[in-house]
This record gives sequence, structure tokens and C-alpha cells, in this order.
Amino acid sequence: SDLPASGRAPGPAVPLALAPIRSVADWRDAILAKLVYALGRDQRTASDRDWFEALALALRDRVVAHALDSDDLTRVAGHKRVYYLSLEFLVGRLLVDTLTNLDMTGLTRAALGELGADFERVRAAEPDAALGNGGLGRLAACFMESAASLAIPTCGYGIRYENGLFRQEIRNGVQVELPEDWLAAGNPWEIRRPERDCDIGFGGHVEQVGDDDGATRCVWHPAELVRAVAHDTPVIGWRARHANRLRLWSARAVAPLRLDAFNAGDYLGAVADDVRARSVSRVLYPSDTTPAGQELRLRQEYFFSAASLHDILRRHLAEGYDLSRLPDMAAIQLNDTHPAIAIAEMMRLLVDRHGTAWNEAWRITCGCFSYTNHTLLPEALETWPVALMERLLPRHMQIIYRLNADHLEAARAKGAASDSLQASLSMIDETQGRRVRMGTLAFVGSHRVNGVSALHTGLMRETVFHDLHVLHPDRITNVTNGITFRRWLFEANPRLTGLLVDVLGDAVLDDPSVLAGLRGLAGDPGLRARLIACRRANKVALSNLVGEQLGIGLDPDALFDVHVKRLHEYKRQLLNILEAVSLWQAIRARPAAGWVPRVKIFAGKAAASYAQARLIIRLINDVASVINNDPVTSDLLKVVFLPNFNVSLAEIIIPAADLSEQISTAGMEASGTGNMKFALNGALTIGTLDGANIEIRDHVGADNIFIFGLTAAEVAVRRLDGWHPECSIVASPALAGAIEAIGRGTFSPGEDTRFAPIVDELRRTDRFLVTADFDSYAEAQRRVAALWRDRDAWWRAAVLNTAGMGPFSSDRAIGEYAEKIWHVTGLER
Ligand code: GLS
Repeated sequence: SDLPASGRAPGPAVPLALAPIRSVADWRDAILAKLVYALGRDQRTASDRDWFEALALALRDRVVAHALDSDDLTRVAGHKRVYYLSLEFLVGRLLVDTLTNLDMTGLTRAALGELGADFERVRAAEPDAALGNGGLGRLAACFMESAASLAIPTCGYGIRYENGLFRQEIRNGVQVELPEDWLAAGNPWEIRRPERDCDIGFGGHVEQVGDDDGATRCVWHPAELVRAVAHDTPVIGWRARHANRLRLWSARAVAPLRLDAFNAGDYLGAVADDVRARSVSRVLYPSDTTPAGQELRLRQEYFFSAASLHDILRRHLAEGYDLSRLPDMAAIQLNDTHPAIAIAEMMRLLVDRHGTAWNEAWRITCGCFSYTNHTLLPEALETWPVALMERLLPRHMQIIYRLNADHLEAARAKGAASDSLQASLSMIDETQGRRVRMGTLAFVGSHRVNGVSALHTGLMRETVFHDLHVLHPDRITNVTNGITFRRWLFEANPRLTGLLVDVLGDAVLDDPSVLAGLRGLAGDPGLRARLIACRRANKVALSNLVGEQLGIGLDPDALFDVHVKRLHEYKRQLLNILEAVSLWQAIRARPAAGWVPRVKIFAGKAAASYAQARLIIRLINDVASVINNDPVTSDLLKVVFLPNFNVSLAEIIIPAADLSEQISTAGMEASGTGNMKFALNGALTIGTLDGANIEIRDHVGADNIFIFGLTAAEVAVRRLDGWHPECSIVASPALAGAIEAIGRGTFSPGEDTRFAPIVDELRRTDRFLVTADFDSYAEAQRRVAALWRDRDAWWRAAVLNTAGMGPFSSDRAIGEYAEKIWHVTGLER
């Protein structure tokens, strides 16, 4: 038959595709209709938020039409789909993203103008969706946008947290965490999909039942069910080529109200089940920290993994395919180990529910799954206590035992038979109580496992996954991270984008490799003058924000030296602030020595329970208040800590940066993606040979980046050879002076022990080798200052940075996943 497996005739996909908007008046009327008829508001009294909502609804109509169309084409073509399972999607605002990709920004400015609304204020009225912690979550959001832009049929699956990452305030220098209620006024982008809801079990017991043919199978009887409630956000690709969806699950009780209890006057008891169920999607778990709230976290992981797999199998079967064909039709990417339990769930569904034979089920599972590792930090490698797993997911624990037995048997057959090798390869860690190693489960159940930069992938093979790698030498592969240029260049930096289009033509908007054409213009004085003007305007905008928020006046002609990311000791904000203290001391000693005026800008959140990181935030703020008020240095050095770092703030800060701080202890930052955003926008990097910094150096040229410090190999040696931080401190008067000032209470008058935990860590253990790298870092900062004085040389380097960043587009990264891991292509129209 000519009919595809779906049984549907190919044809014009969506009868409801909307007619293109041809005029400002059309678009104005469409927005106004939403304001009046969907929201019930009056144009004369509408707030910025009302206009945002009306505009988002009008845009959503258009995006949804594309999504339905893309869906239909995918189904009719029998095209493979990608499923991206991620506990985090750090989406940020969607308005400008959508306008950019639909090419409707100019039209919208004009239409809102006719309606008496201000585009910039309407844009700012959108809450920033912070359903993630940092790089890992933002990568997932960039990947969703790139997959849509490349027309790769993809569905992202995650949790619709009611409260995303906390809102940070700084009070008297101290981080205060407040809930971020981004959904308080509703979310116009999303669409409820009640027909996709499903119930997810927890706890209970497993029963063996005999089949007619004498075989037995297992039936799990959960003690508790939680309903997974589906919400879709359409994701439109560049130039509206294709649209995908992000399906986020929220949790509620299957029976949200016990009417008998309510009628008896027990109002709390009547909703207790619902409150308990809803806690599963209440808050984003602070993953950058130590184990706490363990059970809730495991519940979250299983909840969204199981709901997503249920949805994937439902779609596959509804389209008329046999389960044996699942690997041809579905690529399931595990974004870190958080969804790794999906591997056991897939086996359960296939074997227990669909009666698939064990070995065939395993073939299907491994054929579908692949896993990305995002960190080698031991505290971040997930393991779950066996006892907890047995209680919460009894059938999954049985499945893991059997998978582990098969896996260890296969290892033995390949010669990995010694007790120590078997213990290291096992899915069960017996060294600290019995715990399930989710990384091992993910590795064994995937046909491909990838790291996120060349260095990181190499370290995976050599360290954490060494023994598994020997067993499966072809499994680990590298896909260096990328960023979407639509958001991080076109939207965040329209000035630079306009300039690039003038110089390189429109092609630069579609093909990042065109950026390389800038290399030939690196010495061009005309280009340089325009770049300087554009950077200066961005710096003025950031200075205005700093003035409004903190009351600190900045000189936009100073060097803006920027360190923004999560607060973590390995990211070494401490190294930066120590150098700032030492610089301040040096300027005070010789104020007239021709210093380059500098503004050190910090932003980032610390996990609430991470005391040392919180103390580093305090130190930065306390140093800032002393330095910023010192009349001797105030024209030459300022320190700024901008509160509540999020995607939207990053979009303002990054285009205004001259210098990008990427100074993690080598071997610890898996890739970094902030490093890419800054370099693309023409900031020069000061950084260690860590993560993707190495590849950035290779692409922008070693002369155009300030590399310093120990290499990953040298760090490993240092840690083994009994090095003591006191040796580095004694050898460096500048470092000793800075630590001494902090320890003496220079920045904490009346409380000289405030920073004792920091000073003690530096003097006694210094696990992140801050003291070992200090002199090298300070020397690199002097190279920075020297280059800054040579304006031609600085701007030449800046041009070469932007010119070299084409390969760091997330389109390239997604293209590699598609080819090497997912075996899928873009959908042809
Ligand atoms: C992270 C790494 O720490 C980053 O280096 C990396 O860029 C990011 C995306 O791959 O993943 N891992 C993690 O747990 N959080 C991250 O940001």
C-alpha cells in the first residue's frame, strides 16, 4: 500500500495554518483581539503585563500552527523523532526568541506603538523561566531551539516546576533566597494537554503471576499513584522552518479532593494527598550541592522519566508501529544521569507490560538510549541507596539487579573477571553502604555516551568511566557543547549583529561559518571604530542598570572584566576577588603608576546549603563596599556584584564585556558555555586550559586569549605529590598580602573572623588550587592590561574572537548528535 504506517494519506498537513500577517494593522488587530477577547482587558487601562500576554497569545497561535504542521509532516513521512529528557530547561524569556525566529520584531514594535504600548517595557514584563540551575539547563534550552532550527523532529521532556531556581537578593552582602513564582500570573505560552496525562506509581510490591504457557511474569502493584499533567510549549526554529514542543509535566493527586473529609470539616486532610503529590513538581532541586531531600529528588526523576516514556510508547503504537521498530523511530537522549532510571522503566514496560522477551527488550532499550555526561565531580555523580530504591521502585530494583548480572557476566567473558574490576564495573557500589550507580546504568543501557568537550571526553575515558570504556571502547564519543546564536548574538546584541550583516551580508544569519570572513578584516580601522561604538553602547546600557540597581556609577570606558556563572569553589570566583584585593593594594601603594581603569563585575547564585560559596558571595560584596568607597582608587577600580543572575541578565551583561573570566581549576569544568557566549560577542577570555576553553583557544588563536595556570595533568600531579598551599603563599607577596588583608578584617570591620573559613581553606588545603595558580593568573591580568593599552591590538584580537566562534553554534552540536548518536536527519519540506 502507498499509505504510511500511520494509515493516513499524505496531503496538506494543517488546514488551520494561519495566513501570513501582511501589515502592521493586521498584526495590531490580532494583538488587540487577544487583549479584549482572550484576556477581557480594556486597551485604555492595559498594563505592560497585559500587553505581553496578549502578544504572546497572538504569537502562540502562529507557532502552534507550525507545530501541528511539523508534527503531521513527521508522522506522514515516518520520520524518526528525538526525545530529549532533561530535569532542567533554563529557558529564560521566550518573547524575543519567538519574534526573532518568526521575523516579526519590527512589525511588533510598530503594532504595539499604534496600540500605545512600549515594546521594551512589554518585553521586560515577561517572567524569566528559570527551570534550571546553570549551564546544563541552558544547554538543553539552546538545544531545543537548534533542533527546531534544523527541522529535527524533537520533543523535550521535563518538569514544570512551580518554583524554579530561587530569586536572589543581596542584603548587607549576604545572599537571601526567595521563591521565584514565575507562574503566578499564568503562562501564555503553554497549552494544557489533558488527553496526554498519565498516572505514575511509587512504592508497593511486585507480584509474580503465571501465564497460561507456564512462564511467569512480574506485575508491579504501586502503593501510590501521582498524576502527571502535560503542558506543551511550542518551540519555533529559525526562520520558522519547523516547530517542536517542550512537554513539561506537573504533578497532582489522582483524586485531588477527599470530599468526605472536607464535609466532615477536615479541610487540610481533604487535600493532603494532593499537597503531597504536588510537591513532586513544586521546586527545582538545587543539584549543584550535597545530598538533601534525596527521596523527593528520586521521585522527581522517576516521575518525569516514566511519564515521558509512557508518552513515547503511546505515540509509537498509535502511529501503528511494532515495538521492535522503536530504535528506528525514537532516539532518547538522557541529559545527565537524572533521567537514567528511564532505562529500567523501558525494560519494565517492554517486558512486564508488553510481554517482550528480555533480550529483545534490551536490544530495543540500548538502541534507543544515549547518555550525555556533564560533570566528573564525584559529588555530582548520582548514586541512590539500594534501600530507598527498593522501597520506592521495587520492580526497577529487580530489573537493575538482573541487568547488572548480565553486564558483569559479559564483562567476565571479556576477561574483566577480577574482584576489583567486577566491583568497579558493577551498577551497585558497595563501598559506602549499597548504592545504585546511575552513571553505570546509563552507560550500560546506551549505545552512545558523550562528553561535552574534547578534554572532558578524554578524562571520562581515562578516569571515571575508564573500566567501562575498556569494555566498550566504541561507546564514548565527544560532542563539544554549543550555544544558539539566535539568542546569544542576534537577540542579545542587535548592534553587533547589524554590523556583522553590513560587513558579511545576510548569509551570516544562516551560516555561522561565514563569521570566519571577519578574519581578513581584523585590522580594518573602519570596522574597528564601529565595533568600539557598539561595545560602548552596550556598556552604557549595563552601566545604567548597575546605577539603577546598586547606585554605583561606572565609567563605560573602563575595562569591563566579567565573571558571571554559578558560584562554586571550582569556578574560582575566589581567585578573581583575591586578585582584585591585591590589585587594589598595588594601586593604593602607587596610585600614579598608569593603571588601566577596571570594573570587576560578578553575578551568580550559590546553592542555599553551600556555605562556602555563600561566604564567597559575602566576601565579594564586602570587598566591593570597601574598594568602591576608597577615594584613592575609585577612578581606577570598581567591584560590582549584580544580584539575581539569570538568562535575561546574562543577555545584558555578556554583550557589554571586554574580558571574560573562565578560570576554573583545570579538569573540573566539563565544558562551559558562558565562555562561548562571551567570545562570540567579542570579549577576550582569561582562562585556564579547561573544558571548551581549549577548543576556543584553538579557534580564536593562542595570541588572542589569555591562558594561565596549571593544566589538568599538572593539577592531578599536584594533588598526588603532597603540595601544600603555604608554599605558594610564601612565594607570592601579593597573594600573602591579599589573604592577610581578608584575615585581618579589612573587609569585615569589627568582625575579623568573618572570612576565617575561606582563609583557613586557602592556607590549609586549598582543594581548588587557588594559591597555586594565583601568580600565573595575576601575570595574565598584567598581559590583559598591556593589551588593553594598545587599542589596535585589543580590537584586532576581539574581531578574531568573534571570527573564530562559528564552530560553537549549537546547530553544529545538534548536527553532530543527529549524525553520530541519533541517526536522524532534518525533515525535508
Ligand atoms: C555542567 C558543567 O559544569 C558545565 O561545564 C557544562 O558546560 C554544562 C553543560 O554541558 O554542564 N554540568 C553540570 O552539572 N552543570 C553544568 O553546568
